[in-house]
Amino acid sequence: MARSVARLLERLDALYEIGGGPGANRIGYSPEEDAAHALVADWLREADVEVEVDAHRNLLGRVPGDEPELPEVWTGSHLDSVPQGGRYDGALGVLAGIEALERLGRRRRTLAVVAFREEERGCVGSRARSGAGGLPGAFVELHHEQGPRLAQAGAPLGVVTGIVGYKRGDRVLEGRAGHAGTTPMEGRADALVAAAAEILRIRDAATAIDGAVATVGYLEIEPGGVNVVPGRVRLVVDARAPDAERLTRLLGELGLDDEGRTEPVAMSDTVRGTLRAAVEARGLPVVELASGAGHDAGILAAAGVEAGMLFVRAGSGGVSHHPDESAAEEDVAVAVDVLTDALDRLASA
Ligand code: HGY
Ligand code: MN
Ligand code: MN
Repeated sequence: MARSVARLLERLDALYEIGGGPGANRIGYSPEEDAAHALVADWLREADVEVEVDAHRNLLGRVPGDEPELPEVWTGSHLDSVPQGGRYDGALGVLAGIEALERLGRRRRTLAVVAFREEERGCVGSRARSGAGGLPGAFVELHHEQGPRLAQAGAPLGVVTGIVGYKRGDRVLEGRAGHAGTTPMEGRADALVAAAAEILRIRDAATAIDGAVATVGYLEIEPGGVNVVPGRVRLVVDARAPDAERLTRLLGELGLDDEGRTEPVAMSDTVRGTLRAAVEARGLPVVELASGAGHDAGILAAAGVEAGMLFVRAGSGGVSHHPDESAAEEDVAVAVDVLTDALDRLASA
């Protein structure tokens, strides 16, 4: 029987309230993300867990193992959000980690829960930590699926096989600003009209490559007057593909170089096997799926950590990065049970 997660859900609500709504508003390295880190640090102290804030302001809670010289086992995720984000993205994995550590107590290996900074705008905290060293031997991230597939499969949990490759790049469209009323339509150089055509081209390029996606979620228009023909537009493209070859093809079509590109990465066979065993031990169906979202687990995997992810079924049709993001309480409860069991297996090995 899944154990209660009432406290976890109350804490999720407390974090959700920080940014004042609508949705979660805890942009990376903002006062709101700081407030979330402070709240979680208090909860870690309440649980009598050793608190560490590293040089990149990532937050860790550690339970030393009987053999502390062995590579550690970490769990966790991030506390920042997109603007008007969901209740579960990131925060669920951190709070579930606290629950798991409290349930497990001392094990052979040191256990830790981590809240990485600024995951949404480039996995900044986990990249910095990976570059600086001081990484665990294994990492398990519990995360909201952020999509419809587990609901379609009728499964509460999913084991992630790999994480999508992606790149975010700028495109600038130059035009000629002018008076909206006196500049004839003939001969205008309207940068926003040019951007509109480019956005349609970006959409078509991604649609033509199986499994690829591309999104323009951010525009800057200059000078930005309602009665001024736009003279310059900067747009940011978020381009993703399931494997390196298709990512290369997509970036080529979009006219983006490889700078800042994050390669698709496979999850650890060891951690995937541990998660599968923990799911099966509860008589639940094992669904394995790739992640179309980027995650800190992908950064740690690329740094050589045995990393894996457990997805919990999304409600509300799978919507995420949106206030309607949801998950059923009983799915969250069984996810925490399975996460706890998987961490126990890894920390006792
Ligand atoms: O954008 C993403 O894939 C993730 O939510 N950071
Ligand atoms: Mn996330
Ligand atoms: Mn996200």
